[in-house]
Amino acid sequence: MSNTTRNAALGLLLGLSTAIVASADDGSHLWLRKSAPDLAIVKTEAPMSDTLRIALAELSRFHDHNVEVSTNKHRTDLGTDGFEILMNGDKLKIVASRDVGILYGVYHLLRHQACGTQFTDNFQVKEVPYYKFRMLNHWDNLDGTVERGYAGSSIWKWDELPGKVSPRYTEYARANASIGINATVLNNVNASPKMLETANLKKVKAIADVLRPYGIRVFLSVNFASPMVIGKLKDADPLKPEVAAWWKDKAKEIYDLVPDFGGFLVKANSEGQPGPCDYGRTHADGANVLADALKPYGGVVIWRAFVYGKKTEERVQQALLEFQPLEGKFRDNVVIQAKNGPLDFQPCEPFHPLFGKLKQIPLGMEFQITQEYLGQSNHLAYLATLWKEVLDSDTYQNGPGSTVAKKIHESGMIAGVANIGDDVNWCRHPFAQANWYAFGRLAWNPDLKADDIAKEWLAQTFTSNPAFIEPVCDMMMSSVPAIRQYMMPLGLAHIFASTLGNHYGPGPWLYQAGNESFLQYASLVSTNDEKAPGRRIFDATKDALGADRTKTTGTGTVLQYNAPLCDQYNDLKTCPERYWLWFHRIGWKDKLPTGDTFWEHLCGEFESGAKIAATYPGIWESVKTYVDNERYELVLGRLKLQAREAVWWKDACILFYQSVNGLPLPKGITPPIYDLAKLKRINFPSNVHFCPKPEDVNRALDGALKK
Ligand code: GCW
Repeated sequence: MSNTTRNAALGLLLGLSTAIVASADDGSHLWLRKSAPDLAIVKTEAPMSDTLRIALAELSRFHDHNVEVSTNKHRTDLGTDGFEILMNGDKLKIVASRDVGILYGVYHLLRHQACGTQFTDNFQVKEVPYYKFRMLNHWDNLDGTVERGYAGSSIWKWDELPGKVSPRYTEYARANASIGINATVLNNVNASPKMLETANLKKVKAIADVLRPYGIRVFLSVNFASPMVIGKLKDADPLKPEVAAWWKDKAKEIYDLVPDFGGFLVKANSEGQPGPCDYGRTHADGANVLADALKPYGGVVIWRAFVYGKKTEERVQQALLEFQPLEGKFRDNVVIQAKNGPLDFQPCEPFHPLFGKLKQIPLGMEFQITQEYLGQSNHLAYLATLWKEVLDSDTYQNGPGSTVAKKIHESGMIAGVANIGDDVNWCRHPFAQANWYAFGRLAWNPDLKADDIAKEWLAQTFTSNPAFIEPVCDMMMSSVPAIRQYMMPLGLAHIFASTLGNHYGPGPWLYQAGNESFLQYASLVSTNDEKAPGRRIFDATKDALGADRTKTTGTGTVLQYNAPLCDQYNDLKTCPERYWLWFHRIGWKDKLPTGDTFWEHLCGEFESGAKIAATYPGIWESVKTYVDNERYELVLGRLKLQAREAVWWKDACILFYQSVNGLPLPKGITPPIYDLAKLKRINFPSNVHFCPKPEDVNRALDGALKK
């Protein structure tokens, strides 16, 4: 029975107007929506814990089979978090080595039930998560704003805590546990030193107490200058004994309040944040002073590799140059966390060279669930395809088959920058919930397929009817490839309109010669050598486009990849098409094997992406009967905007590049409807804390149409 039908039936039963009941769904239940028609009988002989109590309550409320659960600490084959489920006579039996494994088993059963699995005699599952730390990174500030947050304000109500503990924290914990997430960093990596003040730590404790029974450990981002700012020390030099002592005392204070505290996440010497380099010390010196403070309690330091500055190296090379010499110098409770690519969460980047080059330093993964560079909360971008591409990438570090997924298994750490806010539906775009869901599922098992995850999510969130799932899953699967085509095809990156820091909409004209101060500010100059070709990332000149990062004539970035990738990327003939402009400068008029010129091919990419996006509203309209009105309308409005924005991107890029190369519009390309000069004037009054509203974008685009 679809949700709509079920709701409608309930409406009749209750004598309510079916129209009202069937038409309203605020999305707040996420993927946890089905209730069971017959209540389950749940049995256990295990001693009761808070976690087990939650697991049993979930079962008896939502599952329609009788279930027996048992915790058996000798089942080491299940690790700390795994579980086994078997059909035992007329009962399902869940076994785990800890109560939290039972909880994960329960959610797994609920998922199966929602997806229509028949629990027959041979039903049997054994699951052990692949990564130890399955983590969300919130970029939430103490003032309630969220950096790159597109779903309202922070869910953490710091001004109410610890006195008032919002029921939403429990909902949050439940949603995360249901997909296996077991760690969360509560605050922004651009961290306020105030986070570590005693009053705030008491608030952290209140949150940690809610999350703990759901198996979720709390971490905090820390500001490296905290000993100075709140400790009133003269400086924060990591080699000074008083600084080390301050961190030790702080760690003790935290663990007294939160005994299972996970550790610190640190952004140091990056984008203006303080760090050890301020005192001539290394990243290892900085990480180690924190690691020593946390060590007695089993805490870890997650030190970010997202560093770049005014060095001569180009930005995408810098992390490896910075961290490779530090191999062997970090304490064993330090993990270096790298973004999936070396630039900055772009729609399409090759994997970060650190994953193939670092040998001793344990590396964690940082994905971005929030869609900073993928249409924010206005576009449907199903990110599992992008994450899979990265996880499955072969770094060849230990010969073929050395995937990124395996590399990060060494540290066991995979993190996603959360896309959650205090909007009723948590993520604003109903389909952004799928990214939160998919992140958790891949952190549990990176071998899952992106389309299977999408189908699971659709079945639980909307209906398990294949007539709905098939076309909508196809749309989700096509979304990131389409966005890449209409925004940044063939390896283009970072051509966003970001003068106000919002990263919303196209702005290829910003990244050009003559705009040096902006480029320096954004650290988007690939090399300080004035004569180097492709000096500015993705510089468009009269004859060519792209960044020359070859070892032959360019910046040599390809050398940061192991053989055979290095040579593969170095040669345009073997370089994957999606990285062409990332590694090469290509002449507009160069002939491709297809017979087209590069210019024709590039325009064809923009055109094709825009055409795919144009089909989305129609696909959604065709499944209207399966969706409640509220979510139907919300999604439809955004898909129409997405289709329109795809044309905005296509027109802005083609018109701008034409203004540089003087070439005519290739045959078969839909003539631009926008005016370049007007497009250049679009500037949303938005900032790093929210996404422009659909109505504002529509108004701006109306004003940019050609007369
Ligand atoms: O992607 C960039 C964002 C910044 C962010 C930074 C980072 C938290 O534009 O808003 O700051 O990355 O990852 O540190």
